[in-house]
Amino acid sequence: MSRGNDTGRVLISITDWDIEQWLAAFRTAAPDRDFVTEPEGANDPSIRYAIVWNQPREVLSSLPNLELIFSLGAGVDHVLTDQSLPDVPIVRIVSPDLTMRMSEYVVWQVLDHFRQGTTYRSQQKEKLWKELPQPAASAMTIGIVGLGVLGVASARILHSLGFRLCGWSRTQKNVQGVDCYCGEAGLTNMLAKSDVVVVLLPLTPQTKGMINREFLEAMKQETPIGGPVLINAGRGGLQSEADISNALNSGKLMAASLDVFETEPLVQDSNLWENPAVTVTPHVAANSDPETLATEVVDQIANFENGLIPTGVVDRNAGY
Ligand code: NDP
Ligand code: OXD
Repeated sequence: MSRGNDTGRVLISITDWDIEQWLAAFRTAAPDRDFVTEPEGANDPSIRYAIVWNQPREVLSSLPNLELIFSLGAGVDHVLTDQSLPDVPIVRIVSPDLTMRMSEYVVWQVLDHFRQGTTYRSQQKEKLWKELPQPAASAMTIGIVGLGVLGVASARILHSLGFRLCGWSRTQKNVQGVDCYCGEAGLTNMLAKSDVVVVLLPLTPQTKGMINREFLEAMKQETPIGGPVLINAGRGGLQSEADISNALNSGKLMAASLDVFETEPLVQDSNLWENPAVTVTPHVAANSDPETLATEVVDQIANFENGLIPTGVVDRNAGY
């Protein structure tokens, strides 16, 4: 790996998002560095870094001197599903800005279910003045599936609001104020205790499709707000939308907030759109902000060129 004060050329390879906005943000954040896009950057031996969101396949493998790949999101499934991915370290976003955005989304959705927003909005439409019994936050347990950067940050804020917390991760965690579980049996125990389940997992071969009938049936049925609630802001590939719809229809699930979907955009004929018990948002729980993240990524590159290990290096074997 080359080191020192040279400023390596950078390829920005983005689909789905506004590449011009990102390019401008990076050029502002590091005016002396050379940022290029495709097709100019493809096959270019002077490129040392690639900054990507859902890059076109074969692009990264065309760069003979690539040293680091930066994902512009916290998740890296969009990078790792590239069969031609070269064997260089992948760095994901670990950013206070993105983390706070996710915490906002989680707290927003938990509070909306907890304070019975759906019912009050429908009562308002009918000009109905009717008070509903309101439990205390301390009577509710929120289960966080995925106790990583985003899960722990959300748990901390929910804890400060008085909710009880439990959580599940691949390896055993010790998070203050959170009853922590791991392993298959741990998941069943955790789901059975949670009034609201918040999923903040990465999409990996192990987690794919895990929000299925079995998962939904393991959720606690009697809750202080009348039934169990699912919130998924991890990835759509984690869930079976057919199983979620069936659970809603059968009453096994009272309500759901879904920010991510098996196919995005959510298909027009999905019955989730019109289900009053479902809150659909278009994968916006924690957007990547170009100005903020460009500054953080160029700092990471500068630190790397000064011999430091970047923050957020992905474990390719674990898949996240
Ligand atoms: P982290 O890598 O910090 O945390 C992932 C957590 O999931 C860890 O606790 C990890 O366990 C756990 N986990 C992974 N695999 C398994 C498994 N097989 N069984 C049990 N637990 C598992 O990720 P972040 O918290 O930063 O982000 C989580 C995900 O959120 C991202 O991967 C992305 O998909 C999604 N996301 C969605 C956004 C949106 O706008 N909707 C925005 C940003 C992210 P362990 O602690 O043991 O490693
Ligand atoms: C992410 C996302 O992974 O926005 O950061 O989904």
